[in-house]
Amino acid sequence: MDFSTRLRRQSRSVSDAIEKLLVDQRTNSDLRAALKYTLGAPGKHVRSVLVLWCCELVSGQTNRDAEIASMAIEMVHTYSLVHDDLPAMDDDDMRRGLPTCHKAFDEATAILTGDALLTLAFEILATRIDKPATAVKLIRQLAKDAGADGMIAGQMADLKAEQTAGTEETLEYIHVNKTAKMFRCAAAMGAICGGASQKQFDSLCEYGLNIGLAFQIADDILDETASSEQLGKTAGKDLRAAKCTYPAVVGMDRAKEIQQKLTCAAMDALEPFGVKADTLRQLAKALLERTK
Ligand code: GRG
Repeated sequence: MDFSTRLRRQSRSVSDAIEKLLVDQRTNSDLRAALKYTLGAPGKHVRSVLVLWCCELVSGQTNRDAEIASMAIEMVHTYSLVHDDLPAMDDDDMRRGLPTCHKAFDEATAILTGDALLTLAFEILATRIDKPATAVKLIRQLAKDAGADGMIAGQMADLKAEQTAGTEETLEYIHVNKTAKMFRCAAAMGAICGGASQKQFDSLCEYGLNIGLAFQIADDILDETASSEQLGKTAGKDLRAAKCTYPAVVGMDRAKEIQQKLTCAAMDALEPFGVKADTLRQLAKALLERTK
């Protein structure tokens, strides 16, 4: 099976698992409709697939814990998109090719949907992971990378940096926190589920952080070069909002150079795994070359 078919199938299996989980979840019917709408929209599930593939790399196969962790990270990621699209933040009308949650429903529903997704992510880790010690490690990792010294800090800095002449240092702080730490988190969660050694864990974290930063640079570049139809969200918004992006701060050529360097660093981090890490190498390459 070629790499892109494998990626598509794995992404599909994550969304099927989430759909099934939602059917079994007790909740209010309006909230269920909004959760189903946002989680069912065609996202790429890259972070979830990363959890599964990192688990597979260290233990030879994926397992039930990795499946739970892959759903949890997708829920936290989706919450961040729902909240980011709100009028108080990025104020966007389109996400994953569909009207954003607050457009399809209303603002209060979008806020509550994000809150529910974030809470549900931690609930499933706390209740569905077999061994308490593994659950605690996963919860700790996700809280750390998505929280006040991770994604939320990056989002705060990003909002504050709008309309200012950003420096490369601010830019790196924003992107590492807002985006790269969630990729590191995915790799770390997969490593935890697979019972990785400390050395394997550190290598996969290094890989995750580097592809995460490269992924964000691709996002910045695509915002300027791709169409809204291609991206499934409004293109060209960063320029209009005078966002602190790589092309804006260092220029397009240098942004591409940094992206290449990060991908090479990600490949270097996989060295200890030998050929067994070829799928993760292909993933790093695919993210570098992505067009949506
Ligand atoms: C609101 C706490 C809070 C955080 C928001 C994720 C985020 C932080 C903002 C969204 C805007 C943005 C450009 C974030 C950078 C991360 C990123 C590129 C998100 C999009 O991820 P994809 O492309 O999305 O994996 P899909 O839809 O495929 O899941």
